[in-house]
Amino acid sequence: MYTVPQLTDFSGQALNAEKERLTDAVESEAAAVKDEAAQKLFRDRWMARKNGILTQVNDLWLKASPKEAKRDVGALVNDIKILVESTVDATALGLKPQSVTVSDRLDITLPGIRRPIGAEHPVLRTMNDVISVFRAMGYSVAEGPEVETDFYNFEALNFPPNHPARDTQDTLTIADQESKPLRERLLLRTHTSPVQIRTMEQQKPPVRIICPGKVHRRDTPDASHSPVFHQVEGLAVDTNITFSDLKGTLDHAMKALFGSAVKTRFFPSFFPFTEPSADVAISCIICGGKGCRTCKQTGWVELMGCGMVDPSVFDFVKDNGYDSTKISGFAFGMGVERLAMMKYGIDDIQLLFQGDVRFLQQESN
Ligand code: 2NM
Repeated sequence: MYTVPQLTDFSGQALNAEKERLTDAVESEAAAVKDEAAQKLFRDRWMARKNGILTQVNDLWLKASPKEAKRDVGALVNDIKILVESTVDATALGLKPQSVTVSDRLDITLPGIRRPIGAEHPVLRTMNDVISVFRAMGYSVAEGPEVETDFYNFEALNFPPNHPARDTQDTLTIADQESKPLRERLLLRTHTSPVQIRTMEQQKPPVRIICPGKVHRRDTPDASHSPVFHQVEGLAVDTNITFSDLKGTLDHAMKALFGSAVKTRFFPSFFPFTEPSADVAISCIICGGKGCRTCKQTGWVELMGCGMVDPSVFDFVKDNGYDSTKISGFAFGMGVERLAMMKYGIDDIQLLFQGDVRFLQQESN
């Protein structure tokens, strides 16, 4: 039975010889392990913290070695530790503990492992569908930061200083911003509209952009609310842009997304950054407008907001050619999860974020 000797000779040759003796010992003992009880005894003999062989090797060889040999003995003890641990593991798995050659375990005639390539998530797919529809009408895609300043998220969009959306009850804010002036304070954008202000600062009219992206609101999650969701907003600015252009554009987009039988309806609403403003409903795609649970028997479902850009928004970028007496524009915004839920008949927004593959695979074709 192997016992750990005290070392006096710390030369490379002597160390190798000791390593070989120990290797032979652990391998032949491992080969003799035939049942669970023997495996436990074997494990404890070699690996018990108190007086196991590894512990003894550490105490009798490494700790006892002279300073100049510490490096070599340390490397040796480390190799032994790996060897013993993997040999003990192998006996636990009921594997052959002796060294296994590659040809024993690799059968190159077996078929490979097919990894599913995955599929576009329904939220991203819907977002990409919306983007395609607008790209086909000449719009470009613009993106911007998710951490924004109060200026871009609210002030330049004509939200008055005390608008409830600015409150920490509704907006997720970055900590320790109180020492800054209000307009510089950082927050998580609550819509992608700041991208449109940033684009107008960079690009003179005409403009046709859509701004897809993640947005954040301080909402308690339920079947129709998530504190993180996605939007696509759009902006068109030019000479002589009218409300008819807005209606025609959104009507076309809804038909392209939901099918040519879909009807749109615009009704008055309010947004700080547009005047006039409208909410847009489409005829219910579940019941075709006859009335069902999804449309609460009305035949219509509200899917987005829109309006003519308020002149006071253009005033924030007037130095870049946005003179509200010469140009006009429309803007619109929609929630991507809401579109996806409508399109795929999903009744709980949380399904889109829970990552359950049984759900995700349903739409993966
Ligand atoms: C909406 C509804 C109505 C909008 C307005 C602007 C900007 F920057 F041009 F003023 N961006 N997005 C807008 C207008 C967004 O989402 C429901």
